[in-house]
Amino acid sequence: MRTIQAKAAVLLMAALLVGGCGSGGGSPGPGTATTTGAVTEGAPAITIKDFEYGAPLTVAPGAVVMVTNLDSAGHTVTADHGEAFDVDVRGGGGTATFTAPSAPGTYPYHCTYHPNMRGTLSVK
Ligand SMILES: [Cu+2]
Repeated sequence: MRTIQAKAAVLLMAALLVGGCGSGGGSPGPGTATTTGAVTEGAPAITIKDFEYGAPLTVAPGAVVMVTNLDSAGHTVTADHGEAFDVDVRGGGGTATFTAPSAPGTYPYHCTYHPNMRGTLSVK
């Protein structure tokens, strides 16, 4: 008997909660969701370690990308084609930033000191 009453109480509570939420209503605020997303991915970053750029990075057009160099050697993040971006990052934990291209696309890049270092930046 007691369990049945408890279950009934839970169901009643659930019904009240659902009803309460429903009256809150209508628009779940798409603007809020968009803003939250932008903040979450607002700090794209490349971390260079052991002469590698790490996984390919996808950023929004014109995003500011933070580069951290954990190697003792200096590195650059230099676009293969044109002058889309080119930044020098000193070793020993040095940091630098660059602005991603505004045109969507895939931008392979390299290190001018170590041409075998290669990475890819995707803009979309
Ligand atoms: Cu390098």
